[in-house]
Amino acid sequence: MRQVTVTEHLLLHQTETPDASGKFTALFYDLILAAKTISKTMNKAGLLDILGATGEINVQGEQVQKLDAYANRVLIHRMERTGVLCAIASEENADFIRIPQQFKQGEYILIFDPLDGSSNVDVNVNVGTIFSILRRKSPTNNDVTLADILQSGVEQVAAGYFLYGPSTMLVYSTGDGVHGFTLDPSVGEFLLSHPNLRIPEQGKVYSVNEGYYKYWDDATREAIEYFKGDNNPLGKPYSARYIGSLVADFHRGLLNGGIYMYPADYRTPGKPKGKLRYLCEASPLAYLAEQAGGAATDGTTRILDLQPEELHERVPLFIGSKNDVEAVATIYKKKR
Ligand code: AHM
Ligand code: MG
Repeated sequence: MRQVTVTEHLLLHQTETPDASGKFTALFYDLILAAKTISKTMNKAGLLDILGATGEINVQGEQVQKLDAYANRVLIHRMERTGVLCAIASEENADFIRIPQQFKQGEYILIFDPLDGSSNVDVNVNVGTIFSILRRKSPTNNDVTLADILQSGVEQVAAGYFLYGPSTMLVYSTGDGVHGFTLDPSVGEFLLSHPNLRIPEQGKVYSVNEGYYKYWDDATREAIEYFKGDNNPLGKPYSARYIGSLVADFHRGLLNGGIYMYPADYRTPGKPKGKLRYLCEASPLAYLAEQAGGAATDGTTRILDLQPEELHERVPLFIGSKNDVEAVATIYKKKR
């Protein structure tokens, strides 16, 4: 079988650079190089002094894992030098990063979660890097500002993730479907293994941390009961699967169908909120879901239509097979 490399695929399929300036391909090249570096370290994580927490608490109020900090450093170091970015925003950094003046500036903005699901790393469960690519809207002779970064999901020019599992995979879309590549470690190249991924319209699996049931409101409880009962298109309960690693749970849904949910909850007093971040988690995965024929909502609004107001804004997320996501939206509409 003829093997298609990711670079070859990008050149053929990107809708972003009809002028073939090569900038977008250069951005991906460096992103892939950073991910390969991370992947290599992940492969021998148990042998290096790199498991466990650093002892720091990040901007989200969460423990920083050593591998979180490492992946973040690798990505920032590599992507600052790529020459096509003007800013980087990471889940691990309180503020966005302007590309330092000593490096060439570009018009793209890269947002990422360097190591999603990192609390699973110590037990050797799949984790991933999620990324979103935007184009700056303000004139390039001005300093890039937070407003350039706070873009609605629908404005993304590309999104994807690297999944560090039994194989390392890259799944991405530039607005022309969703394509999956598997890293061949013997040659260090991502090769096309899953062209034109389509999420089945109807799933059979629901994925949620049901331990939080007592923190949910009635609409959310009813939505989860829908998947556990008989009054759904299957006429029987869905299977439950929850890895607790968003990229891995999403990837299963992308291939096999089903719904992943991280609803808002009342864990802390006051306004309910979800856990996942809009810019570096919900928005890029929603872009992929829609490109693959699936859907993503916060319960009432399409994720890609939301307008973030803060860099680390959180949002409830229901994502996956179209029928399943629509079923949740219908229940929310009725109950709220
Ligand atoms: P992280 O980005 O700090 O790793 O947090 C996001 C992760 C997701 O990967 C996962 O789906 C979720 O948090 C699990 O949270 P919980 O343990 O509350 O179910
Ligand atoms: Mg995450």
